[in-house]
Amino acid sequence: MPECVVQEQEIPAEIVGELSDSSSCLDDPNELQRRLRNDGYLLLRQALDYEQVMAARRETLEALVEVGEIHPPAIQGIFTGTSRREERPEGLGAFWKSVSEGPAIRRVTHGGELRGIMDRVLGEPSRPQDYIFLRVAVPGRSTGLHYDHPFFARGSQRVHTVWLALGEVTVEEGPLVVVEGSNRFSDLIERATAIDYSSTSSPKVMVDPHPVELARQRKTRLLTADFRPGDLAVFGMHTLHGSLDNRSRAGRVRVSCDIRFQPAADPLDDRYFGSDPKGTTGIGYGELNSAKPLTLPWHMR
Ligand SMILES: O=C(O)CCC(=O)C(=O)O
Repeated sequence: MPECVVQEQEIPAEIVGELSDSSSCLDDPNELQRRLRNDGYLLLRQALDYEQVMAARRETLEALVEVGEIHPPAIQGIFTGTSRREERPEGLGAFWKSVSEGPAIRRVTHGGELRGIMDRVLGEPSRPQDYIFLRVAVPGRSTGLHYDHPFFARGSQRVHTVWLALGEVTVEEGPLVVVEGSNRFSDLIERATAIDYSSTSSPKVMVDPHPVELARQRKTRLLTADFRPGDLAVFGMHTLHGSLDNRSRAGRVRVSCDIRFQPAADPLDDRYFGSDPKGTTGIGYGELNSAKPLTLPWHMR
């Protein structure tokens, strides 16, 4: 693996590994489900149409060119270091909702191709949440390790996340990281499931030790991969994950999207469904970090 950095620390070679690729089982639902149960995740390469994924990338980044955050040409995704997003008359939440509901992004996240894959992964007809988490991570940003259970367990107990690279995301650009075997860390899973997930305040979910320290303590590895357009990962609510640091020297932002799927027959958490979903805390898209103007983290200013 090339050098991988998480929360400003290089991951020692013996602690980092590659996510295992399950693309060869894409047409074998039983094997997909077996691997998901066993490993806690699936990596499916070239599972979605390249052109559609790139159109979603372009649409997202063009909206950010308009607010001065990305240099044209949009598709390259180079951060300007500034933002005029605050000046948008509709407000930050409504702006982010409109970006998250663009036709090209929705064609990918809510189209038949991804739904078909998730039907096979779940072994029954699936349904995506309407509320999606589009992420644009500037250099210096990463997401801390957490389990998804506290956010999404109020309706179905079988919610799964699809993590989708919108464009190339190399290990230098801060892709998804999964803690190997964390779907069997019963102590941490118990702690995550004990969090009051019906609360409307944002649950405190980050797992404390630094990821490298946690991997050492648990004698395990941090798994990641270079993602290409059309690649995706799937994981359940009991898999500990976050992201590597984006260290792009070219100032390239990491663009990805997480979408939650559940069996269509299961109860719905109405916070994440409908034409104007309320989100976890009730204020809709405005609650997401992604709704805020892009800025360099303090240590890079
Ligand atoms: O993309 C990231 O930075 C984190 C993704 C994540 O936490 C998720 O998909 O649940």
